[in-house]
Amino acid sequence: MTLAQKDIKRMIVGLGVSGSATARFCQRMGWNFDLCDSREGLANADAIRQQFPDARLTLGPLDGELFCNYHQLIVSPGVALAEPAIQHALGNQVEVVGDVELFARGILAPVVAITGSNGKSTVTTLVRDMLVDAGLRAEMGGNIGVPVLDLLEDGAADEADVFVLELSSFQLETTTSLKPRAATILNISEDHMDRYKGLADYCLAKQRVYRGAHVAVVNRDDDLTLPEDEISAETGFTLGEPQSDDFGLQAGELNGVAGEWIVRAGLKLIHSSEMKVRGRHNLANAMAALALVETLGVSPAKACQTLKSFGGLEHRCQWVGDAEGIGYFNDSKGTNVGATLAAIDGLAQTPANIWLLAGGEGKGQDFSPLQDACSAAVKGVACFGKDAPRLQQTLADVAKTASFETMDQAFAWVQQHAESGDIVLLSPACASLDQFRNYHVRGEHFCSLVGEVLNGG
Ligand code: UMA
Ligand code: ADP
Repeated sequence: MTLAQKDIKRMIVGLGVSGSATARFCQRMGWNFDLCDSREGLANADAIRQQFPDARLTLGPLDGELFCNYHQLIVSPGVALAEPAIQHALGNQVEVVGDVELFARGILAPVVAITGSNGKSTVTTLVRDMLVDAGLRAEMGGNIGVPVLDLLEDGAADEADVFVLELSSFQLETTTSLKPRAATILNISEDHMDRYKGLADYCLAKQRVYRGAHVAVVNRDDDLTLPEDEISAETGFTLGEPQSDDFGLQAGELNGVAGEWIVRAGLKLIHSSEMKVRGRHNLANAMAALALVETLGVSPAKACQTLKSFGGLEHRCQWVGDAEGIGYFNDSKGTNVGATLAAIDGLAQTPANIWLLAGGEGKGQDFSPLQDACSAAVKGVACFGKDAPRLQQTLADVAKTASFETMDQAFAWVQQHAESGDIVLLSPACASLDQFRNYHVRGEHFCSLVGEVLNGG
C-alpha cells in the first residue's frame, strides 16, 4: 500500500543548513516530521522548537531503534550512511534519502548537475551566469551553500527554467531520482578519505550523478570521470587537442599575445587572454561550462561572452595585493591536494618564487602528490594547524619547511623570508575546520594579515 505524503512519518537527521531547509520545506508542504541532531547542546534548539512546534526534537547520539518508528529518514550530507543507527534503520526497511532526493521528486524543470573534486562552485556559477545571460531563469543551489529545498520556496519551482546544482559525493549518496538534463564529474582526486574506504568508494558516489542523465560531460584527461554505465550522449573536454566534437585547446596568439584558444570542431571560440580567470584548470572549467549550457540550447559562441566578464569566485586563487614587490594570493578554498596543485600550476614561474601556507585538517589525504610541484615552483612551505607535522614531513626534502600551530605564526615566518618578486600563497590542501568556522573565515583571516602588511603594519 502506498501512503499519502501527509501520512509518511519522516525524521530529519542533522539540523545544519540543509536539515533546517528540509524542515521548512516539510512544514510548507504540511507533512508530518520530527527532528534530531547528535549535538546534545545544539545552540539554536529553542529557536527550532519554536519554529517547528509540531515536531519532536531529539538531541544526542543517533538512535537506530528510534529511527525504526519512521517510514523515511532525511539525512544531512554530513551524516555518514555508515553510522550504525542509519544502518540499523536501513536494515529495517526505513527509506533513507537526502534533501536533493526530495527536491528531485518535486520539480519539473531540467537540472544541470555538477560534481567533481575541484571546480564545482566555479563551474556551477559559470553555468548559471551563462544561462541567465542567455535569457533563461536559472536557479543555483546545492553544495555551493543554498540548500536545494530553499530553491522551491514561494512557487519558484514553477518559475524556474532550469536548476543548476552543485552536488557533493555526500549528497549524491542519498539521491536516486534526479535524472539531470546534463551531468558532469569535472575531475577526481583524493578528498574526504576520512569518510570513504578509498578512492574507488569515493568514485562510486560521484558516478551516481550520471544516473538517468541525458548528456554526460566528461573530462577526457581523467578516466575516472567517464560514466561507468552507458549514457545516450556524451561531450568531452580536454586540455589537449580535441577529438571529434569535443572541446579542447589549441596554442596560438591573439593580437600578438601568446596563449591558447578554446576550440570546438575546428572553430576558435575564445582566447585565454580574453578570460579574466587564470590557470589551465580554469580553461577546463570554462570548457565544461560551455558543454553543459549547450545541452540547454545556449550556443558555446554566445556563452563565451560570459567567460569574458567572469572574474572568478572569492577565496579561489584570488589576488589580494602587492607589497614591496611581493604578491599575495588567497586560495583558502584549496581544501585538497588537487586544488593546491592547480593553484601552484597557475602561479608557477622559473626560478621558483612561491611561499606556500598550507595545513589544517587533512581528511586522511596522501600529501605526496605535492612533492614534484613544490620541488619545481615553491621556495618554502609554512605548515600550520592539525596536520602541519605530517605535511612538513612529506615536503621537507623538496623545499624549505617549517611547522607552526597557527596561520599567524606561519605568515610571520613567510614574511621573514619572502623578497621582492616572490609570491605568498595561502592554499592549504586541507579543510579549515580544526581552527576556523569554514574556508571563508580562514580566507578572511589571511586577507586581514595581508591587509596589515599592505597598510605598512
Ligand atoms: N550532524 C549530526 N550527526 C552527524 C553529523 C552531523 O547530527 O553524524 C549534524 C551536526 O551536528 C549539524 C548538522 O548535522 O547540526 C550539520 O549538517 P551537515 O554537516 O550535513 O551540514 P549542513 O550545514 O547541512 O551543510 C550541508 C553541506 N555540508 C556538508 O556536506 C558537510 C554544505 O556543504 C552545503 O553547502 C549545505 O549542506 C547546503 O546544501 C559544505 C561542505 O563542506 C560547504 N561540503 C563538503 C565539501 O564541499 O567538500 C562536501
Ligand atoms: P569546489 O566547489 O569543487 O570546491 P571551487 O570552484 O570552489 O571548487 O574551487 C575550489 C578550489 O579548487 C580552488 O582552490 C580552485 O582554485 C581550485 N580549482 C578550481 N577548479 C579546478 C579544477 N578544474 N581543477 C583543480 N583545481 C581547481
